[in-house]
Amino acid sequence: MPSINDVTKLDIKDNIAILTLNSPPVNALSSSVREGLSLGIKDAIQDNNVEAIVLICEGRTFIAGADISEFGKIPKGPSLFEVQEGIENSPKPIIAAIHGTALGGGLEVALTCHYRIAVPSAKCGLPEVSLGLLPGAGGTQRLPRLVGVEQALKMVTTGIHLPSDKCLKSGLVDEIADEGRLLEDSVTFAKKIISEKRPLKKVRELNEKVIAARGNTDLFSNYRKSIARKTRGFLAPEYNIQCIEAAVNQTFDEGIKIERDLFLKLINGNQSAAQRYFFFSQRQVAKIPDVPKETEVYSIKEIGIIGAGTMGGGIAMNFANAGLPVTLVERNQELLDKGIGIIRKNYENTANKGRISIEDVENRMNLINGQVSMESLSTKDLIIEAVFENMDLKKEIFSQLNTVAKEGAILATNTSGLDINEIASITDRPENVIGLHFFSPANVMKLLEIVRGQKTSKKVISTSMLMAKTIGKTAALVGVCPGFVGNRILSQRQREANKLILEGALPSDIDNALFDFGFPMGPFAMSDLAGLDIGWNKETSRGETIREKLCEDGRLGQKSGKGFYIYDESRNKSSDPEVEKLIIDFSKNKQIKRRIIGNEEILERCLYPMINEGFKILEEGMAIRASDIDIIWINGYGWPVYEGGPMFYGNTIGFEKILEWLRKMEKEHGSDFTPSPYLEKVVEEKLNIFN
Ligand code: 3H9
Repeated sequence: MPSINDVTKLDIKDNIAILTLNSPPVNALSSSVREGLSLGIKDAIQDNNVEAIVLICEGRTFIAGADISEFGKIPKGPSLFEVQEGIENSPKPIIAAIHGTALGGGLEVALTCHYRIAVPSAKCGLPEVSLGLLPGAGGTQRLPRLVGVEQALKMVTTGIHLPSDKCLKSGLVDEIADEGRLLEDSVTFAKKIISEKRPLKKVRELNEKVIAARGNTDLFSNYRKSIARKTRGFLAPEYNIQCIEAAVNQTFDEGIKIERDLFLKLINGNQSAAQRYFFFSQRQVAKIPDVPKETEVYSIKEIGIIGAGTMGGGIAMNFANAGLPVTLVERNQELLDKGIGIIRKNYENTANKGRISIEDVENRMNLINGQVSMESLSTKDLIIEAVFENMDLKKEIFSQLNTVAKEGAILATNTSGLDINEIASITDRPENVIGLHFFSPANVMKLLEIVRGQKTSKKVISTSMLMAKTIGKTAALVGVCPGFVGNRILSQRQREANKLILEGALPSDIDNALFDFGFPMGPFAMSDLAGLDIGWNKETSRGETIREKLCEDGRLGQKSGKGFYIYDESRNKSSDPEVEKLIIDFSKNKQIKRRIIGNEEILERCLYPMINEGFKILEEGMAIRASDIDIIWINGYGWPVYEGGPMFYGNTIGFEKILEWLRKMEKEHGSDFTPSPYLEKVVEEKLNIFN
């Protein structure tokens, strides 16, 4: 079979040219793929025997987009536009044969083909928005011409992957092939096109669906309103909408110009750089240098969970959602019934919102089996302890597990900060003990910190990483230290926020600054949501912090209708003059002179110490890489993805500037600001922490 280059080959059978791409892992449009496509199309057009061309891919997918790793580098070979022009202007029909996913630039190539055929399992989408981009190869102009404006708006602003049947219905593909027979069915389809003398359908010339929306300004303003909350702070969704507006109101060529301009603005901007970094980091975090992916794993078929409280219940739901049976153990029947009742209510709420069916509720509930004896855990492959944070209690449970659990069972604790080595030491199998730190609400939050104890075996680590994937979590492997990675960094922000309200800011000043930065909520609103009494003890409370005072006054947060804020029945918050007076009096008693504190200072004070802590964590080897810290903060704490996480953000600001700030603050305010020696080294030696 004649090769065009190392990733493309051209084969001619019965007057049909088959141009095959094979560039693992996802046939991204690298320079060699573009070159192969360009040459292959030219050769096929020049060959007099060829009447139609089928473009098909080997491996797991059709073209999954531009090669993101090439962004920012000097382009080589033919541009994507040249390739597309060659396809669209071909005098012979070109058919894109789609399996796997036709995404981004991949779908944009398919949109310049004259026809598209896909297998039932295929999906098509323009997910550029997730990379802080818009489809920059004509996608925003061609897609609405095929699927209509509303569907196109949805696709470009959410990045959804549309399944084959919906692609057919919306006009995005012309024909469905039988699963596993894509090549044969594409050739048959190509022959049909030739015999029926079907025209060369150029999507750019189809105007009916875009003209239908012309003058309908409500369509766009309503759409903007409908996504405003979800897309707050992001540039790309708005730019995508502007491109679709251009498709409706301008000519194709004018629309392409607008698409190009806005694409260049996005690709050269910080948000897209952060989101592209996130894309690769999200994949990198799964790679553990000393635990390669071939490492042996335990088979996890049955799970045991100890504690049917909020955490235990949420964790159980994760496994039931993935179809795995869970035994949930509580101290007594009453607590067990309560916990299981809450799980059912959660599922029913989800069903009421139409996200799952009533049948799903029952199927999942049937997978959760409540028990009141530890012996019921004797056959489980993975046992997760999720009782409250008390070392003695955890040790007691692990000592029982040591007797009860079968050989080879993984014994996990959901502690959010206790010493896992100490917990493991109570067993005679510390190599099987690991931390699985789920985040609340455990059935919703994407993040899982997997905490590696001193003696945790590689087999237990690789099993835990695989298990995380099975239940749809993004797992980050971290080491044992107080608060692990996420909460350890959080405590820096909390400390500074608490200090700032005594120095002159109000809780709403801090929360607004961080909300405007892009967090879903600030630290005080978050504390109110979690409950101010977490870790508070009435007996030992001496009114020494604002938080203690609030708890002593019965202001426990949202659950009691007031905390740092006051809440109405719908849980809308407003500032409370009583709290402001309490804070001002507190400053006075402590002889702290209050002053005006601006947003910039709030951000520096809250965020820079977090970055400094990140360096300490890296220095101690508690996180594998800087990007893992960012993954933890984006997935677990709502750091805006378009700011890339604390370490990426620190780099954007400049580590040198942050070091300077820390040194100045250390001189004026002491050791809370002592710079990490690793940060100093990185600045002095100009090291790149992202390699
Ligand atoms: C675009 O097209 C712009 C155009 O509009 C305009 C141009 C002018 N490039 O996710 P996986 C790597 S923007 C480079 O684990 P899966 C990935 O890093 C692009 N590399 O597999 C990983 O590497 P490693 C629009 C890429 O089966 C490996 O492939 N397209 C790209 O779970 C396997 O990936 C997108 O945004 C890429 N485009 O999922 C689609 N894609 O093994 C992005 C993947 O070293 N890709 N890699 O860690 C995806 O959504 C998923 O990868 C996909 C497969 C669904 C395709």
